Amino acid sequence: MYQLYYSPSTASMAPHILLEELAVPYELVLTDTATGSHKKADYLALNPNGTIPTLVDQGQAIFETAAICLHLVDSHPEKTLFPAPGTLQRAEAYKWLIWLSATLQSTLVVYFYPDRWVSSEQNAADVKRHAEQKAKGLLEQIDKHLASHCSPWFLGEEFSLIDIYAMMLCRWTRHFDEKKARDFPFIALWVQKVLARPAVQKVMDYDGLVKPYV
Ligand SMILES: N[C@@H](CCC(=O)N[C@@H](CS)C(=O)NCC(=O)O)C(=O)O
Repeated sequence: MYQLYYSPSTASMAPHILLEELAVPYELVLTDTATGSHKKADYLALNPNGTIPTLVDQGQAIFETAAICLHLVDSHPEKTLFPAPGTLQRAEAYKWLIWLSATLQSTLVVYFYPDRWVSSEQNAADVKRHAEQKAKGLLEQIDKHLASHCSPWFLGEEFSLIDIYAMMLCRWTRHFDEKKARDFPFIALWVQKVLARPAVQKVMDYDGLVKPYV
């Protein structure tokens, strides 16, 4: 059985929702970032980065959210939550997954931990502001993409891992000073469809989160 090391309202949300969508057996192991459990030796032995999440599959630890999600969709191709390998649709899905993880998510990590990049509080506030500005431009790209097709989901007609991952990152912008993800018209329409899915609701409830989720 899969074991997902998770903490409420963090990057473990994407694989947690995915496990629900896949309807496969799994076990959650609370590794609360609020109490520093992710920096303790037993967790660092699984994931030396000390970041959430980690997935253990048959004794093998996998870290990096996007890698975990790819492993899960590849292990259950019959659930069709990611396009088939070798297709142009798969290339499109790779493009967005890598962009979400390497570009938007890493910008948001700077927004959440600006103090890791500078030594004074004042400079940290400046770094945070710049990260928010950069993320705003990236949200514009998502909104433009969603506006470019009339399909219900991020990649088109089929709900996919990209909907889950993108919704999670849009949620992370809900405390932005200026424009949040939900203030973009096409993101606002799309994200409500993602939030209405029973698997998403289940995870929001499990994590004890309150509305607005995004
Ligand atoms: N690139 C990593 C980043 C994960 C990440 O930054 N997770 C956050 C929670 S959302 C975390 O563990 N933060 C604690 C820390 O950096 O000390 C991934 O996608 O798994």
